[in-house]
Amino acid sequence: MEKIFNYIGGEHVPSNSNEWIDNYNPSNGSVYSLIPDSNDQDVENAQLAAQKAFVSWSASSISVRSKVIQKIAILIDKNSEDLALAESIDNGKPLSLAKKVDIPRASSNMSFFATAILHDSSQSHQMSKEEINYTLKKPIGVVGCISPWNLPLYLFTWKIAPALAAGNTVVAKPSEITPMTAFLFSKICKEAGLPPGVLNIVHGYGPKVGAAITKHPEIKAISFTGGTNTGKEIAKVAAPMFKKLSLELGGKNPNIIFDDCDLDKAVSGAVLSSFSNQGQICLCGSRLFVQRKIYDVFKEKFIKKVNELTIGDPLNEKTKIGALVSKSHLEKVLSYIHLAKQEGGSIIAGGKQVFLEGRCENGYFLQPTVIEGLSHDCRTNQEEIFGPLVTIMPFDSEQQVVQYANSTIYGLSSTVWTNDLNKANRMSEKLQSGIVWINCWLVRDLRTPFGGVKKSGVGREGGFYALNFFTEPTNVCININ
Ligand code: TXE
Repeated sequence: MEKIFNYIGGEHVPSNSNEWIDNYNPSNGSVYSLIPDSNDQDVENAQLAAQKAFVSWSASSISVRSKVIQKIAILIDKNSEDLALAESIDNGKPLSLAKKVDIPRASSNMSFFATAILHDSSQSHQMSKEEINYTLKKPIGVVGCISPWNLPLYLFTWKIAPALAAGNTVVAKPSEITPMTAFLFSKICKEAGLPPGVLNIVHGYGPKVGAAITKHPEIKAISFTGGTNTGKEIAKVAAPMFKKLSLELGGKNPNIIFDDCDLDKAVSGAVLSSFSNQGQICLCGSRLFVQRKIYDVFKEKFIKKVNELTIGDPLNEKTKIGALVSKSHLEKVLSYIHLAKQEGGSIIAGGKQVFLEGRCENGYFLQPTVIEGLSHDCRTNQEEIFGPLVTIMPFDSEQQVVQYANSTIYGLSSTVWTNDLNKANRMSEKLQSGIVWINCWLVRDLRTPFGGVKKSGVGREGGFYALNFFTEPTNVCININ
């Protein structure tokens, strides 16, 4: 049985307790590896290693940091096949998706911040010939990065790259449900020559290891992506300690299709945004609002394409819908299908667990599911489900659909399909979300602000937003006469 190890002070070590947690392969329900069941002591060891490494890492030049982070990106590319296979096995997502999205993006995250740090600048404010201000952007120190199971290496590196580039040292925790690529990543960092202790990875349960990172007095900032409720728990502990907090949380994103859109593009785009990664992306559009005039024709085309999605072995190149990440998550999504029926919904596509034969016999598979006939304010339309389940309903006016779209506690992303530029801009202005895609979905420029409003989070990741989060500005005012 393969064992995954913590990465502390540049060494791969078991947990202090030498206890292990089963790691499941969601495509066949088997335990295929073990991860360290770490605790406070492991986090303490990681923090001490990070503290020790901080002195030289924070004093290193941006070009030294840039070079080693760039080397990590190159090694991710070199190992992309193994990393994609590991990601698919660990998460249940189609191998084709891991190859096309997860691993290339992990590499881009590293290379993007390896160069962003070379182009970042700070300000100077001249008051008179004698008095001038300049702003220093200092690294914070030891920071905590906690990431979820849906895009494991993609979101793990999305936090670690800017933290390291800015000169911090890191104690990171991947999800205990998908730890494998973080482990492989630690080997890549070692091979790239990242100095020992600059990055430390502690595996284990969230309420144990994640909570230990959050409450550690010497870990000065927390960057978290995960559920809104967990984000609340983290904020409760970190806020009174005056830690900097970046929270990227849940979403219940509207996908709004106006009758003046390019219908076929909107249909294809909606299939992608509804069911990519089995609907397990915080940016997925899980509530479809279609303008009444085209509701029937859109629905017919959409359902046809949904029913053509191949559900199967994630390692099969043809598979579009892989396994859900865990048995408990499959049960959670199934419970929402049951709830939707109780709330008056009709299932117009999917709705059933899929039992495959052969290698994936005991995997966690679910048909891509479409439900209509619900009210916009029922639980199914208000709560994040985070699986291959979308609802669809007609709307009449812009005002009505804005009210529907903004009716949840979330505000992460919205998608709007229309060929009317003025309408697109009006919608972007009115929609309560951190990201609005017009006639596209998941098109990402890493320089742009990434994050949500309301209970979708606090702060923005991406580009200089991330570098600013991971630094503390000091204004120096100097009299030069
Ligand atoms: O997230 P969790 P999960 C949503 C989605 C999903 C729900 C829960 O609705 O069903 O969140 O998913 C660590 N202190 N999203 O279970 O529990 C945990 O070990 C510190 C949206 O993955 O929030 C893991 O490493 N850390 C999201 C990380 O937090 C704690 C993507 C996320 O776990 C902790 C994923 C604690 N008390 C899920 N408890 C998005 N926005 O992309 C857990 N953790």
